[in-house]
Amino acid sequence: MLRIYGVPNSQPVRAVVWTCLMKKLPFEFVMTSQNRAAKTPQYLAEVNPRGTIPAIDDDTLVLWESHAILIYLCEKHGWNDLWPDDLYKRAQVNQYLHFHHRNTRELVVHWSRRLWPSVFGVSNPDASWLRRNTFAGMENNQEIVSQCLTIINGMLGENAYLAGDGLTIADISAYEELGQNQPKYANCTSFEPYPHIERWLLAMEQVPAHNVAHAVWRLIGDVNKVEGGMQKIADANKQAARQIQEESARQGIAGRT
Ligand SMILES: N[C@@H](CCC(=O)N[C@@H](CS)C(=O)NCC(=O)O)C(=O)O
Repeated sequence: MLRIYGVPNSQPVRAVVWTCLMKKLPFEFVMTSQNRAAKTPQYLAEVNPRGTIPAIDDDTLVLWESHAILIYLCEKHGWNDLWPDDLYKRAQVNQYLHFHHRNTRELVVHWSRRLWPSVFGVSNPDASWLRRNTFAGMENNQEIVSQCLTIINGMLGENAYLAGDGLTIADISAYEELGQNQPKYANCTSFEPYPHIERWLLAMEQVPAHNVAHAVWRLIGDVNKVEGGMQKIADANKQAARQIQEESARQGIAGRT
């Protein structure tokens, strides 16, 4: 059976988990924290030399990097709605996936810079604390994020989804960054200036398995006021992972009857 290594609090991990849940592909979720479990000599040697999550082990194929994993799963299982066969449509999905890494991914800096000071009870973190304890990001992060949101808003003004009129893995990957930061979840980015993004965020909530794949958002809540320190994050991850694993098991049983 497919194994997915990661924790629910990781954006690229959720992209893989959500895709499998929405497609009812059974998997084993192997809790792997990015700072410890993913840095053990065994994980580095046998799973991912970079020590990041997600990674998968699918019948001896070991793979890391969420976009490579998503494309592999789509191609293996023929999910050509999420990864279209049409050359032009596929090229547009691919265009977004490359853009994502140094653009949309920068939104995680907003989240990380609010979450970790709150978790560790640091009220006015200086630049060196932030460098040591949060996602590094790019020096001109703010500029990149606002340009990125303008571009995404423009794409969604032209089409219902990022790469055309149907949901693809481009949307799934983007949603993990944008959806998480919304005022009603982590509360660290306002999308008010971007009406097309706001419309799309609501549409994404209707995609199957949304709630179970994102249970961790409600369990952690507003990242500006996390109470309970690291224990709260660990418990939220464990509880969300349990829900994910139970749903996958339930779907596996349902799929076999
Ligand atoms: N480009 C990678 C990013 C993976 C990534 O940054 N994962 C984080 C968790 S959200 C991680 O493992 N960080 C640990 C590290 O960078 O050492 C992907 O899409 O899979």
